[in-house]
Amino acid sequence: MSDLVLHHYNESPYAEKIRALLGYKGLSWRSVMVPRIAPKPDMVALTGGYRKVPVLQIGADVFCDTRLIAWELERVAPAPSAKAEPGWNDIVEHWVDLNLFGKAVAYTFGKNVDHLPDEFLADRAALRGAPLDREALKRAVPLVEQELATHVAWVESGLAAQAFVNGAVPGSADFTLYSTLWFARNGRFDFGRFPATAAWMDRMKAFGHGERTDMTADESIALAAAHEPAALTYDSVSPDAGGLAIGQRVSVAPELLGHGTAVQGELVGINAQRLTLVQHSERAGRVHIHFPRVGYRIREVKPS
Ligand SMILES: N[C@@H](CCC(=O)N[C@@H](CS)C(=O)NCC(=O)O)C(=O)O
Repeated sequence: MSDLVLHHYNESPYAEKIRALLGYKGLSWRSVMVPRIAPKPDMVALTGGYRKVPVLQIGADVFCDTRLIAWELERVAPAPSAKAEPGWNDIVEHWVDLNLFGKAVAYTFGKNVDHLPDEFLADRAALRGAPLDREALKRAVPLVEQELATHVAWVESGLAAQAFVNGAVPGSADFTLYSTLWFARNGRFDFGRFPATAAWMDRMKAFGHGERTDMTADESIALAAAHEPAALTYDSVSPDAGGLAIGQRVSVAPELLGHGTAVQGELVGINAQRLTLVQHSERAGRVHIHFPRVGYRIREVKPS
């Protein structure tokens, strides 16, 4: 039985990034389905409050955010490698996360807005901390489509010259960019004008999803409860802690679309790239919750 448990839902583009990566690496994994909107009581029993998708669980270790999940998959299954070549990968990923993803979502939501339930729009508005108006989403489609096309034209010129964003083999930026464009394609964005991009998307799709078998949320929580968190796999070096200290209580929240979703816990590890909190809960026992530093706001929680 595989040790890798992915908490996700099928429509999620960020989850598709990890499913494609699992496929590329030829891994088997357990699939736990998460609701698309809050509340997500089973998921937060493991994550201490983080509700975004996907999350990777290995025993009593929970990895939040696809950037960190990709590092972890590279550690447990180094071949074939999806490690980025030094150079443009991080910049491409950051551009996708901060800009392109929002355009793909605006386009796909706008195109499908008549099929999106009120509760779904209200949930996403709460995450944004700003209202989402059905008519405004619909009206914005032609403009967003044009903006998206400008960005995809950049991708097209890059992929006309090389097989993958990373070069001859895919790297993490390929998976990040692919999942966002996969979402736009599901929203019926027309890639006909971009043949090199369409061919690259077919190459990425051909990696498949690996071997997926279902697991219930209760089983995944029981799995965590039956394990102790693993020893940290990184050096926790205090000069990189930005003034924070091991043993302190901290809160961690996504910088983007994470309104009202901060997680609190005791800091058990931190370096320049990542940090780890420990949490105890009745259902899951003692769990280590891991986050990347990029994209998250960390604050000390003062004892009251
Ligand atoms: N930076 C995060 C972004 C994850 C994210 O925004 N996921 C979306 C789904 S694609 C989400 O969780 N939306 C809200 C929800 O499902 O509750 C990552 O790389 O994992």
